[in-house]
Amino acid sequence: MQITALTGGIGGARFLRGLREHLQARSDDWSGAEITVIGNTADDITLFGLRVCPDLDTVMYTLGGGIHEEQGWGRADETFSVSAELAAYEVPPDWFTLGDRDFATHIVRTQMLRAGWSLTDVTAALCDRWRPGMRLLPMSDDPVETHVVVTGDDGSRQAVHFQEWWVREQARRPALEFVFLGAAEAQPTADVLDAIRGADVVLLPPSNPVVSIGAILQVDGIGDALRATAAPVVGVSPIIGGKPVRGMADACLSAIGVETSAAGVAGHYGARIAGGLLDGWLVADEDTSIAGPPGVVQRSRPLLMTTPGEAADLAGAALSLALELRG
Ligand code: FO1
Repeated sequence: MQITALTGGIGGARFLRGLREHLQARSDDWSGAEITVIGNTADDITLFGLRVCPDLDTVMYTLGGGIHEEQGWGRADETFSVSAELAAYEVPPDWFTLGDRDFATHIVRTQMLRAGWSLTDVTAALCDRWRPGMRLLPMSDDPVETHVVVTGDDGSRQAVHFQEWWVREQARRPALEFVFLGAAEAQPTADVLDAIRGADVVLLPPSNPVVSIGAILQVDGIGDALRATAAPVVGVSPIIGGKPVRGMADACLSAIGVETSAAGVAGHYGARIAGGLLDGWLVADEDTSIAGPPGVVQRSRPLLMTTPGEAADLAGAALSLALELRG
């Protein structure tokens, strides 16, 4: 059983940890199930000459047991001596917190990239240490960066890196548009296309539909592969009762004119029978009265993942719906 998931940051990582737990708890009827994660790399940023891949690292650390659990990003038990020394040298930026342990990941990644290794190979090498229990693939080995168009102080349009908008500004200036620099030239890796085409089940965890899963879909060929795969595609709404579970999906959705609701996101992904992506859609109980797009089988259940057990149950429900749709 080949399960493929497209995911971004914190919500996606917790969902995947739940999926792994669900499969382990039912190893009798899930023997041989393998998970491949296609991770968003458009949040990536180069800082102090080092390549930082936040969404890949959040999955790797969460599944590998090194994550700072409350934050959902960065390492547990961190110290910040290097950041403090960089600040003492007045070397910017000081708004993106990198811990000493996290720096080692970026040093190894950057060293390997400079030696000519692909991001896919680098990620596999880093995962040799963290053993996430699933294959973690960057969506592309080519650089893609999300930039956010906002209104500058002088009233003009200007673009800032997603991390500056998200972390430094906390989305204070409304996003007018998202630009995925490099997406038009970026190619999905053969591993990514194989993971979609060869999947028995494809899952879209509750990640940000614009800057996480949406960024992955910007890479040429990935959307087509999803529309063509024989596997059922089941998504989980990242919006409960009109509000995002975490992060600022609402600020992102409004920028692209999509209603911040489970139905709005399902409509944005579209039904596969109408040329979109979804065969199945999980919504929260409070959203069950709003039907999804025609052709999408919708189920409702609790969607919060406040405990690992809840995440395992949610992942299990998504998997069960996919298997039901597989027939
Ligand atoms: N998010 C923050 O809100 N503040 C930070 O200082 C910060 C640092 C950081 C460092 C490494 C990393 O992998 C992630 C980090 N994040 C931080 C989270 C990051 O902005 C988001 O996880 C994703 O880019 C959005 O999913």
